[in-house]
Parts: sequence; C-alpha cells; structure tokens
Amino acid sequence: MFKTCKYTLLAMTLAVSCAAAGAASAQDIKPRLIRFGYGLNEDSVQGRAARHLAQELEKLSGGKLKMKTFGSASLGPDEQMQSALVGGVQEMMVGSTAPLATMVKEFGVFDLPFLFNSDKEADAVLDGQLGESLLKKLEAKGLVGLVYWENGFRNLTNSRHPVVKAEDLDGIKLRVMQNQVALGVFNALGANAVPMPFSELFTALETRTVDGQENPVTTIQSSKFYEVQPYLTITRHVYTPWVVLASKKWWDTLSPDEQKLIRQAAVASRDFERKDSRADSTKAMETLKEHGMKINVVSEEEIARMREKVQPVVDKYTQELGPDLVKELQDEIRKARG
Ligand code: TK8
Repeated sequence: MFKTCKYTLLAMTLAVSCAAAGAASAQDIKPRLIRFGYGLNEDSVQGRAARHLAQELEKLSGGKLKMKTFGSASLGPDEQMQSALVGGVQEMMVGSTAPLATMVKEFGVFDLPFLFNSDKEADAVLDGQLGESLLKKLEAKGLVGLVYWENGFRNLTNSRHPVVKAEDLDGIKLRVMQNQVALGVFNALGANAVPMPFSELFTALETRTVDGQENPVTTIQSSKFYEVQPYLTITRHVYTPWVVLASKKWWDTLSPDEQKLIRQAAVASRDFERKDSRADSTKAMETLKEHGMKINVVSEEEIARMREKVQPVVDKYTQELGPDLVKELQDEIRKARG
C-alpha cells in the first residue's frame, strides 16, 4: 500500500514536471544578449537590483535570455541611454523620471515638491492606474516602461553651510535634474539651479563648479558625495522614482513569451529593489554620520514656509503639466493615505 502510494506520487511528480518541461520548451524563447545600463555605481541600490534582474531573467528563461549590466553611466547618462533605446542600439536601462519629461512632459509631476509623505503612498500611486498610464505614454516615443523602482525621497547636500531655513539656499549653486520643473522649483526656493547629468556631478561638486545637489541618502552614500559635501539637510522635498525601460524598436522584435518573461523578471526586480532601498536608507544614514557629515532635519514650520515660497511655481507647472493630471495624482495620494 505504502509502496503503491509512493510510486503513484512519483508518477504524478514526473507527469507534472514533464508537463512543465513541455511548456518551457514550447515557449518561443531565443538566445539573446540584453544590455542593461544604469547611472549609479555597481555597489548601489541600482547595481544590486540590476544584478537581481539579470539573475531572475536567466533563471526564468532557462539561461536563454542573458543580461549584461553596465553601471556608473558607462553606457552614458540617463538622457543619452534614453536616446540609445529609442534608436534601438541599446536594449534596456533604468533611469530617473526627470529626464523622461523631455519626451513625455507629464513625468515632470514627480518633480513637484512636497506631494508624497511616505513610500507606501508612492508605491500605491506608481503601481496603480496613474503610474501605468504614464508608462503607456512612453510607447509613442519609442520606449516601453516596465516597472518603477524606488529612487526615493530626496535631500539636500552642500559645501557652504547648514540649510536650516529656505533663506539658507539663497545663492547656493545647486545641481538639479534636467527638466523645467526641477529648475523652476529650486530657483523659486532661492537657489541658483544648474541642470547637469548625474554622471558629471561628483566632479562638479569636487571642483566646486556647484555648491550642492539633492538626492536620496542611499545615493549620497553610494556615490560618496560625503567626501566633498560636509552638510546634509533632510528635507524629503520630493519622492522620485526610477523607471525600468526597454527599447520599443527592440521590444517589438521579441516573441510574446519573451516579453512576458522580461515583464515577470522586472516585477521581481522591483520588489527586490524597493525592499533593499528601504533597508539601505537606514544604513546609509549611519554611514554618512560615520563619515562626519553634519546632518540637520528641516522643521515642519520651515517646510511649511518653503511650500509657500514655491507655491506660485507649483501653480504655474500644474497648468503646464495638466491640472487634471495633478489633481488625479493628489486624489490617488489621498486615497493611499487613507
Ligand atoms: C542616476 C540618476 C540619479 C538621479 C539624479 O543615473 O540624476 O540625480 O537621482 O539616480 O538617475
């Protein structure tokens, strides 16, 4: 009796795994090499998630879809990779939403300050209808937007003095991401905003071409900005996402099975990356302290004053980006807030 059971079980297991193998081999997957570029160092949230994505893809495709990852903007900064994807000379990348706004202006909403309060709200909005509809808009421009990774809440660093109130930004030459909204917001706050690709930033800080920059603490740590920036100010002024992108030209040559696996691996990388980013934020703060950065948190009252100061440009960009879109975003955030 026991024996029969055991054999029956074995036979069932075999049948199931044969069926699975059959399904796998029936899938239309060709051996391919996918070049995936990103801007941060290999030892960063982006680097770890890129490797996770590559492993996941290899596993899901039985080794057929191979991904080679290129960190530190070695395939170029975000904006250059975007063009390479549109032209079909590079397959995939991850980059910020800010430079995407030059192709699909609506991505500029993520540079409007003080919208999100928590990463939970951001996840809900990005993975929901609004995030999805923004990704869809990319297709007409030659890009396929797959998933959002967390870049995160941005904070200020500079080499001049602690920023306690908005007035402390007066005259600070501050590197910002390259779009109109980011530029307008920081100029309104009193800074002298200088748009520049991320790949040029460390040198610009080191040579004092600019006095400061803003990025999540994970990036301030992994890019070693603490070596050239003594002051860190916790402002959490915007939450910016990264988008995992594929070249539409290339994507359209893939079989539906291949597209499905890549989407599946991208979702796995998203979940891995967000978890890693959140754990790494806590660790990064410790590391930045150890490296002697002088850290202050801007008070609620001062944040309220900063909000007031930028309100006219927020209104202006709300008109330009589309009042309906901004309202939808605010509604979604409110819903997520509960
Ligand atoms: C990395 C950039 C970076 C972003 C920036 O390529 O430009 O400041 O925050 O993460 O996308």
